[in-house]
Amino acid sequence: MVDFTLTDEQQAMREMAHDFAEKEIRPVAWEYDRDGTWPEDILKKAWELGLMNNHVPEEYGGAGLGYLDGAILEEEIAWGCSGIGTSMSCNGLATAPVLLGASEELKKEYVGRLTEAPLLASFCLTEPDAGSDVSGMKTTATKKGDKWVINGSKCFITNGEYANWYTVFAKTDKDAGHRGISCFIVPRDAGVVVDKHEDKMGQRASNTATISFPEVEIPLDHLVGEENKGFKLSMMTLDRTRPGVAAMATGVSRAAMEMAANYAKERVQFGVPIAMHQAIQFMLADMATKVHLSRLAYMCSASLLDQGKRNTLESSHAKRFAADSAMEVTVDAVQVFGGYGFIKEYKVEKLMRDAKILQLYEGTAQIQRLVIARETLLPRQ
Ligand code: COS
Repeated sequence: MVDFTLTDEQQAMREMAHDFAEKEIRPVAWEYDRDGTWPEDILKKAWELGLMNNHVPEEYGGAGLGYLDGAILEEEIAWGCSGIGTSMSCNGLATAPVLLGASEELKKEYVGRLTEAPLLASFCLTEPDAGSDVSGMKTTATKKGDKWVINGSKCFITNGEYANWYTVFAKTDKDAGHRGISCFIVPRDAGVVVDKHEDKMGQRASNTATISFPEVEIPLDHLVGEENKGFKLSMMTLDRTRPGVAAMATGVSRAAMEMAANYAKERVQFGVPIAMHQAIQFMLADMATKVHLSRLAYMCSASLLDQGKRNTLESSHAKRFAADSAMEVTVDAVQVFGGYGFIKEYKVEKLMRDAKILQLYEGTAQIQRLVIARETLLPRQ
């Protein structure tokens, strides 16, 4: 039987996250967006409340929440601000390959750091010449004596300027395509260099940086999983984190829908609130449907993970639909506001700028379609 009723614990967690989004995030979100302020104060409060690293198993100091639990929290936080939400959830992305493949010692040392203190970790996959085409990466890891030496540059790295350690994917066999990629943990103090802070269109309170590894030496045991098996680890990671991005997209859509509905009830044209005009009602109806279906899609893909099942197809369905919907809903929300929607004072324009990255990071809308097409044409047995 399919049951979408939240448990009492899930409802309580959702209320707590909503309260945090309403009282701690929203009051500063538009100011932090304008100035590109790093939300350190909010991250610390979130960490203290257990709103960060909640996916980490109890043996490494986390709450050991399930994927569905985590996604429900991500929707609420993104309703407050998806930029701050992206910074809050990035530890989940960086630790996913570690929890999947690393030795017990590495998990205790590095995942443990994040639960012992409000520290951050970053996930380094993308490179200037290797975005959608992961196998095209040029960063290398070479064994020299009792060290791995990492050389290369990674871009669009969330929390890159502030991370304590990095999950880094690098070529260990340059001629083997996707079968020549390995995954490593690189501590910041091993010599990681922050090259560039990005000035972004949206989600401006999240930090995005270009990071380089100039002959950075790390111990041999900092390899995560098996040598040359990193590509699969990166794909399995994205299967686990894309439902969370879909949940964030749902939060952004919901925020935009609420703003548009409230405005439509107040704004009078032709003698009645514009909410009385069917043209506006149909836009609001489409927004509501998109919010509803985005939520069902992320819940389904996260629930499969909680059941230990592969969710590649459902994860791409959710990420693709919820992100495209967030873009459409926020554009329409600005439309409901008319000319005022274009003015920053009315706040709704931030959501439209924030939504764009949801169609780009953790796999573009086109990559999601590619995965969906492959899984549909050649279904797994
Ligand atoms: N889980 C487990 N294994 C997977 C997998 C998954 N979800 N997806 C692919 N694999 C495996 C395949 O089974 C194949 O295994 P073999 O080596 O045994 O043959 C291998 O990985 C290669 O798969 P594939 O041939 O599909 O690789 P492609 O190079 O064609 O790449 C896409 C596939 C395009 C889907 C992948 O590169 C991708 O997701 N790109 C987007 C990356 C991204 O999201 N970047 C954002 C950065 S994070 S902010």
